[in-house]
Amino acid sequence: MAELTLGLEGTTAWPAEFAERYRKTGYWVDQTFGEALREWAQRSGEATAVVCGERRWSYRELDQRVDRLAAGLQQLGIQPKQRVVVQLPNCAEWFVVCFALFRVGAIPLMALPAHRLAEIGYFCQHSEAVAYVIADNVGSFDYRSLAAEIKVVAPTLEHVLVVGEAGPFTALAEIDAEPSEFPTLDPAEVALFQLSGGSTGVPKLIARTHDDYLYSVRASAEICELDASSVYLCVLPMAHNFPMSSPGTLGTLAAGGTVVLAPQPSPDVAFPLIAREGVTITGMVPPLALLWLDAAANRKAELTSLKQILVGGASFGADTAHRVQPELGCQLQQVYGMAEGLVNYTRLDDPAELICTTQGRPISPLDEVRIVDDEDKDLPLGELGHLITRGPYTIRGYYRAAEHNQRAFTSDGFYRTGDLARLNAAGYVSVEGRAKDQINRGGEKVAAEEIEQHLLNHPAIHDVALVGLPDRFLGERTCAVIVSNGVNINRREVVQFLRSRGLAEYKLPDRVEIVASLPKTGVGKINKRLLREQLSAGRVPA
Ligand code: OOB
Repeated sequence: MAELTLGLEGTTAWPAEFAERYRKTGYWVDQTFGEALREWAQRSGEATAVVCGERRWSYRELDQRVDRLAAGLQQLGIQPKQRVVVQLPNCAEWFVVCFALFRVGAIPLMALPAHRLAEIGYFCQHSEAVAYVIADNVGSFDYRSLAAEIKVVAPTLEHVLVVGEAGPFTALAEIDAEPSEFPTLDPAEVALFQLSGGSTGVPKLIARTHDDYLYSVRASAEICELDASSVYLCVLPMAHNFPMSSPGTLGTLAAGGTVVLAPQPSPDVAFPLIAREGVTITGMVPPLALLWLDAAANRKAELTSLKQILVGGASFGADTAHRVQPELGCQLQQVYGMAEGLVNYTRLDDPAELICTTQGRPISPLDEVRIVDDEDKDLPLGELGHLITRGPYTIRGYYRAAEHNQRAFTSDGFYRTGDLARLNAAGYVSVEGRAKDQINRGGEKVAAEEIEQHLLNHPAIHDVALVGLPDRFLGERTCAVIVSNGVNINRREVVQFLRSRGLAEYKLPDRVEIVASLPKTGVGKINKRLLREQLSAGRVPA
């Protein structure tokens, strides 16, 4: 099949007949994010859009700030289609930066605060980013020193923009101009880059268009029954697809509600915010839900405004799911989604059993979800197999990854999620496992190959396998099983080594085991299944 590209080189478009169907059904509405914010500001004017600490911005104020920053970015020379890596903690400026970039047609890449030199360096290089947006520091970490290191490895980078004290770089607050003309943009073009959890050596970049992403945002808001009275508390890192769009902060703005930003997800920070702002909805990963459930026992009074919580990103046990309604006093919605597109929700009026034992059904009637065997043949209804999908907001290819795309997508455009799941007759999905070589550490994804490749650069390491082991709190934690070169090596050294290579903290192995050899399969690949069994049974293959 001929490769169909969007205007941005290295991206894959939907075939024309699919694009036409998505437009005809009214799912793609031919609007950009810049235009959408304008519409929301006209509709909701003085209503509160964002609460961040003591700051409260109305929709009108947010829109005006976006206009001024966008004009300033134009003056700085930022052009349509240029890539900008945005790495900010949960803060109101994140909206201004992203929407200003949308308005000038530049493309924000949604980096997470935890990313370090290895990840950010790669994002800047692979996307040929011209600018990098950071906060001055968060806790004890100074992002300006990271930016100085990034500048060395990313020759395309022209600007580092800083929220707060700029140091040697440019203060975001100084980028300001009188708004004039903004370019006319094509909503079928790329709006933003999301990041793949990944299972390969380097994380893949996911190009999402205005058309497709806005559709998923609006439809999510509808499914979660958001309206102008909704108050969404953002506790997860706001650049992640889940709190950003499912329905997240953008879904809340699309519905005319209020977004409250939490600097941290712990009950001590989040519960008082819920009480103060009358929060009605939030979204979180399973380990956090456990933490909240435990904390809620004597603090239920703070949670009275909460109507629903979304839990997703990793599997949420049915027993814990059953505790949500009685102990938090609100409705649970399970979410099974992915940055590549497809998102499933249990619906608010579903029976409790369905809500607690499935991960919901797709957003869209045009989402195609199939369960197939190893040869891509459809399995009978109810059987466990590989979940593959295509639809109006699921990408057809990763950015600048032609070779990987051959494996990650079927020839007719279905994305291979790497998840093992079953479907029921009503189209509800139950996720029961994973075929991809990835560890889901409480919603944070660790690609085994990425860590293994780093570790193989250590002189004392001859061979290594990173596997996930069951963990009561996180669901899974990581274990690096190492065959050494005869030189002693321990966990402290392994962690230190990976840190020195600039890897995000959540990717550092929780446990390290030194073994004489790794079990192999018939074809000579490392037998990770057997390794996991041996480790879980306490039988370390010495
Ligand atoms: C969300 O997105 P990603 O891109 O960080 O991770 C996607 C992967 C899925 O392929 C699946 O392996 C896992 O995360 N996952 C779940 C799950 N939700 C996601 N596994 C079991 N149960 C669930 N409920 O994680 C994400 C994106 C949008 C909304 C929600 C989550």
